[in-house]
Amino acid sequence: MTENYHQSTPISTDLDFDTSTYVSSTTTVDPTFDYQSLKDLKDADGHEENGLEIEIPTEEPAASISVAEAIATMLVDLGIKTAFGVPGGAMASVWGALCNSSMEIIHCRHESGAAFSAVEAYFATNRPVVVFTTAGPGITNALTGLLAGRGEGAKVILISACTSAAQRGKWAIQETSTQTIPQAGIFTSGTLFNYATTVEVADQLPQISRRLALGLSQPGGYIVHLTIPTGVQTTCLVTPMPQSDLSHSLTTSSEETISKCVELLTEGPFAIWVGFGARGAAEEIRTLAERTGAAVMCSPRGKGIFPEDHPQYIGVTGLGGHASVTKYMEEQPPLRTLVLGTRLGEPTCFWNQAMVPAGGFIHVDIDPDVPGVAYPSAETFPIQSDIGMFLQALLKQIPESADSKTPSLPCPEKMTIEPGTSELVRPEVLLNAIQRVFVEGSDAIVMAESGNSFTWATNLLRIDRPNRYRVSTGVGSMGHMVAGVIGAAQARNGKALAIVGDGAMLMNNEVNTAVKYQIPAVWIVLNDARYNMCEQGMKMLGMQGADAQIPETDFVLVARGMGADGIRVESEADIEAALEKALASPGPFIVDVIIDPSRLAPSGARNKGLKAQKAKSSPVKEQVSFPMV
Ligand SMILES: Cc1ncc(C[n+]2csc(CCOP(=O)(O)OP(=O)(O)O)c2C)c(N)n1
Repeated sequence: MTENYHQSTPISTDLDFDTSTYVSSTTTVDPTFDYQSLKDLKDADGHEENGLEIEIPTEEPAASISVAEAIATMLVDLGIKTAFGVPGGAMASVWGALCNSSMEIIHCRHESGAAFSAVEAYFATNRPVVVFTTAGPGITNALTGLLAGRGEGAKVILISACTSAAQRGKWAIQETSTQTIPQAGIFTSGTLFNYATTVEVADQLPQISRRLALGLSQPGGYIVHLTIPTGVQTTCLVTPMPQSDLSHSLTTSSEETISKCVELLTEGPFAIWVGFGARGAAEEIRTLAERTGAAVMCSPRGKGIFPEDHPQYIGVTGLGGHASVTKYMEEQPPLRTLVLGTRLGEPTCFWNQAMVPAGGFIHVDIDPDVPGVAYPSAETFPIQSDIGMFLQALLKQIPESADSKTPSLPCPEKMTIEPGTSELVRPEVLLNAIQRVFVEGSDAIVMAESGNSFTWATNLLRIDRPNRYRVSTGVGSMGHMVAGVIGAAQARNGKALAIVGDGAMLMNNEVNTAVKYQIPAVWIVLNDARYNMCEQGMKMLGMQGADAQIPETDFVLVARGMGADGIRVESEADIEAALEKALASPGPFIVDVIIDPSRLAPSGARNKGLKAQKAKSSPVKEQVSFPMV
């Protein structure tokens, strides 16, 4: 690899280097050294007056590679196509190298926006994505988005800068050292980063490259932090970099485990509970359901993996979920439930005991720490396996001719509301129109933000394909989809839609980023001039006096102020045309919908769960909350 350098240009002392493996024998040019004076000392033949041979840098410096360039090359080699971030002085060399690579570099308005975008770009393409930040606040700003990435199971690599060793402890600008920023968890592997390290010397890179290849080839998420001291970024690599090998073998279960499963599933009727971790096995799930007549339900993130218009589909569980699931569990209880790729966390079930069938669970997950944990007292047959591999093996043992007569099952309640009968726009009518225009009328990825948007969209939209619907449950940060929609639209080079509250929309300014790169993101803002999930939740808990109001914002002006387009909707009659306009827009577009804040969002299951907990509680003062995602 032959590159030109602007700083620390290496002078080759050994021209016999192997450019394909980045091996070179070099000394580093001191950028402050006056090479012109040195040149003046030489005679016309390039000899110094005293007869000594001197190598000096020329306009075309010798080939070698700096740490910054090696990192950019390594990332490309690992299959990364896009990097989102915010540049800064401490990472100038890395930024330069990223920009000069084949990666597409999107600079954002806030590092959390960059991280959320990267997470959603990952889910839109299944390809790891880079986030880049400068030192100090650049790193801390990115943390929420990366935490969300860890919670969601994304593959994201944070490349940051930190203070060079010689400057640490001397109050450097944005000093990033043990004296200024907590190290544990930010610069070390642990709960936030699967792998984190500081590149202290260039020759660490080959082993880092190996580790990244191993981590990225594993199933599930992988969140990385590589921080590179400013001074190290321009040093040169002398050790060859390995070729990245991203091949991997999938974890699967034994023949005996599969036989045991078949035995358990054939003892009586069973249900299938589909989570986000099963998104790669949509076809197998459908085959199993149709072959066995099983009822199928899903977590909020699992929407669309099993088509929501299928007669065997009984609804979403948990936050924003459907009463039809509860009805099924009460009236046609299965003997067992086959759980596929969900941790059964609070947003998926509120650990509601009504979801535990008499024969318990068969719980399949790639993560061995998952099965049985959410319902520790329920009988659970745990299986560690890739979901697709497990189902393929299972299907081999479940005969085609099995009696698959499906009884009539409860299906998610249909919306009965008539448009045009209200002064203000009701969220139900808006969601109905989104279903027609965006879900059925396009292939856009549809995302719903934390807040009432989550529950309205999860409850009312009907998705018929995997990888079409996104909500964040684990971390549930406001601002995730507001910024994430840019990552999804950019990565797939097509439309992505975020349904968001006005509070969430005001959390960041990434519309401006979408304008710069003409990314066709669409935001539909449920504008009710309040944190309505909080307001409605406080009312539900019987608490008074908390003020959740926010001044009404004109998001069309916001859009135009940033160079995007937008339209305001104040009546139900205008919704459809506005949505069509947003869909047709080649660039970023905001639909600002003034909605009726009095419509109660469908958090019913959650509320019932809370009431039930309260009823059964001990004299110990209980914790109260409402659906704060
Ligand atoms: C970063 C972050 N801060 C706070 C919360 C808690 N929270 C959940 S919903 C919500 C209000 C959302 O308001 P808005 O975006 O306007 O949506 P609405 O519920 O009004 O539709 C808040 C503050 C959160 N989920 N994330």
